[in-house]
Amino acid sequence: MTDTKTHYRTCNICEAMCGLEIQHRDGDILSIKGDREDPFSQGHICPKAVALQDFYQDPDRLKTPLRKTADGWQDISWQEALEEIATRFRGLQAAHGQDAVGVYLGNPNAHNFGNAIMLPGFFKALGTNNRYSSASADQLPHHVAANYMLGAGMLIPIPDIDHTDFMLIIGANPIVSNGSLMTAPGVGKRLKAIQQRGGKVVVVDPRRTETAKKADQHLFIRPETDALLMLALAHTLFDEQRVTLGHLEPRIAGLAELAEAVKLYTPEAVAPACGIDAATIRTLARDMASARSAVCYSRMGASTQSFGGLCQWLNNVLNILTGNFDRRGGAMFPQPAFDLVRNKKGKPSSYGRYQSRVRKLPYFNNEFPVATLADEILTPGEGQIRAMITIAGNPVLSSPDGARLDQAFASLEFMVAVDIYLNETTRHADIILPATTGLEVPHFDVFFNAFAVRNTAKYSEPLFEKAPEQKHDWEILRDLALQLTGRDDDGTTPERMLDAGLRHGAYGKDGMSLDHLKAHPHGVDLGPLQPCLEQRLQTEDGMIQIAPQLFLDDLDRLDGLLQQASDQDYPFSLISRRLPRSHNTWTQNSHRLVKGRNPCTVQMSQGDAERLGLSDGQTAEVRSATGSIRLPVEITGDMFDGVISIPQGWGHNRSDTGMTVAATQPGVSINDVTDAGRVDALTGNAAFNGLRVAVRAA
Ligand SMILES: Nc1nc2c(c(=O)[nH]1)N[C@H]1C(S)=C(S)[C@@H](COP(=O)(O)OP(=O)(O)OC[C@H]3O[C@@H](n4cnc5c(=O)[nH]c(N)nc54)[C@H](O)[C@@H]3O)O[C@H]1N2
Ligand SMILES: Nc1nc2c(c(=O)[nH]1)N[C@H]1C(S)=C(S)[C@@H](COP(=O)(O)OP(=O)(O)OC[C@H]3O[C@@H](n4cnc5c(=O)[nH]c(N)nc54)[C@H](O)[C@@H]3O)O[C@H]1N2
Ligand code: SF4
Ligand SMILES: [Mo]
Repeated sequence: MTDTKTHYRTCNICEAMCGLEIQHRDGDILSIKGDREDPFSQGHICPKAVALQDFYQDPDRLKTPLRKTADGWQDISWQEALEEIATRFRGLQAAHGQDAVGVYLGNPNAHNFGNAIMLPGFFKALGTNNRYSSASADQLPHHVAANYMLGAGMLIPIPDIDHTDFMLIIGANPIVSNGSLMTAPGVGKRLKAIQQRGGKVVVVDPRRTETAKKADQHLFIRPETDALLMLALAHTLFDEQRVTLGHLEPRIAGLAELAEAVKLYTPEAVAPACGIDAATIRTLARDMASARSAVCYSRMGASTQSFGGLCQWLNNVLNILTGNFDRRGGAMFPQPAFDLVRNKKGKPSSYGRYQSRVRKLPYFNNEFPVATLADEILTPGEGQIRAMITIAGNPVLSSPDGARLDQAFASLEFMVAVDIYLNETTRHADIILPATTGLEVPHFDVFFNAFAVRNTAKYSEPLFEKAPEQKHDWEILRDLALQLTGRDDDGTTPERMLDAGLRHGAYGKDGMSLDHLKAHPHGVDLGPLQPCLEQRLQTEDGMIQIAPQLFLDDLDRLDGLLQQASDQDYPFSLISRRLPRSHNTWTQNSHRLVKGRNPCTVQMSQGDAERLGLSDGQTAEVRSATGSIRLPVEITGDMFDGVISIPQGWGHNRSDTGMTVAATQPGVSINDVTDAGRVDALTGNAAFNGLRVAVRAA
């Protein structure tokens, strides 16, 4: 037996970037704790980090390439797998055009710098425009707003939670999600600190969330009416002459157009639709305007809905109008050590360069919306997708109307999955290429440092050597690209690219490099966020566009909400929720995380349950125009009347998957009822929230 050793790394499950301290001996994990010396997370972790050992040791995890045969799954060599994939993809592309092969990227790609760095080369080799990702089931509206207002889709304003005096949280539940497009490990403490310094936290959500319970004020809102609320807040700021632009005043273009556009949206006009009275809306605007510093932070609830683009634009508008943009305590811009925004000036965005073939949805950031992926596979004609590769994604459970995508994948001529499990999506593959994960992978956060509430940088070595037969995701992507092009390896590695990016980045002259980070395993602190937008702005004319025509034109669509009639057939509005002990669809194979009572319940108010004659724990059927699911009722004081909430990420009890623990879980997939036809027409993002459903005893 050897000595106990300690390993420091960043947890890469969610966006919070928590530092971990892991005790291990002879390949066994003895403990996983928060790293108190991590300058950013300072010891914070959540229960999911402890499960990293489960994913590492999971006997269900795939280790060698698999081929589907009539007699079941068969191990094959990497070389055989790569050759077959290249031959099939190239054959289909020769016969039907380059776009005959589709790609879907899932969430873990964003948590793996090897993927982030090697994917562009892979895409070039594959040469298809049929690209999709979970971004269009998530944060696409943030990118579209950043692109049109600031000139770069990645220039997303981040709430300066550690210095603000007033935080308005719309449609986010960071106490459970640990923050999103706001990397802030230990959000709970940070929110509490706002209150301790005399500030205020207000949450706007159709559910009294775990975050709302810690806030000073919670306002129930009807799903999808947030843009109306924000327009009324902006209206009030103009109406009461509370607009103060601060240091950015000379940089702001379009103020008069904005003032004109918000004129109609008085608090009285929007109050009935939102379910928030006019006086409360006025007070909220005044509170935000008069706070020493303030920030509006809108996330999933205001992104994955029919008006996601408008919401994310208006979120930025409110921060600008109150003088809180690019200002301490307001919405700020990180300066990451590895910068994805640099030198984008004048580069045209790909928004609208193409429209999707079947539904004419907009292209953005070189992708089409995932809500139309099934259409593109199932609708015959030129440009139809005939083969797919999914990389670290499980869209059968994660995308709207997942059941139809399930059928679509089954109909493909050929499919490949790069994944760690045989799951609801990858079971459709002809070949599965297994990747390393978690503790076997080196880590640097290329994305989430760009969205973090403090500038820090950290590189983590792998804790465990991968087995000789295993490949990292980036090696799989590299090898596929080489096989597809017939080229020789030029020796590019993610570490080399990372090192170059660090050396040429904002801290390069101060000695930032990969070696520097390797010498500091707890991470290095680069200080609080600083006003820097004037240097980082990428618009051609150097101005902040506060009222891009694209958004003004979209306001017409909103006006329908003002006189929405009640729906007799589908009287309820459905929203999703996240759970503290699961991450999307893939962590449910950890015993540790799934033990205990079934968390996949439909939450509803006491009044709604009484009207439906449902009691707590009874099985209900939730039905939409798309499909129906059955799950237990949970009666709670936390739901707005007329709104029900179901967790996302479940539905593992199907046949022929290889996640043996997950398969025993009773949870059902919310996306068997969601509607792929519902998107934010402006951005193409999936509109999960506010789906009309009926509920009855099963
Ligand atoms: N109704 C509803 N639907 C939603 C949401 C919602 O709120 N409501 N949320 C949406 C959001 S925000 C997101 S991000 C999407 C997520 O959608 P997806 O990204 O499609 O779903 P994940 O569960 O993250 O899928 C991760 C996949 O990667 C695999 N995996 C895990 N680690 C690794 C790795 O290191 N390498 C490789 N190669 N594979 C790995 C897992 O086995 C799994 O198959 O879901 C969306 N869907
Ligand atoms: N534990 C855990 N953490 C996670 C994840 C996970 O699966 N589990 N997933 C990660 C991922 S991929 C992401 S993108 C982030 C997301 O992080 P968050 O944005 O914080 O996500 P949610 O918890 O889904 O919070 C969305 C909130 O919006 C509310 N909502 C729904 N519809 C509306 C609406 O129309 N208006 C308003 N105002 N509110 C609405 C919901 O009730 C919910 O409270 O979380 C990440 N962290
Ligand atoms: S909050 Fe996120 S990053 Fe932190 S330990 Fe939990 S899963 Fe990992
Ligand atoms: Mo996400």
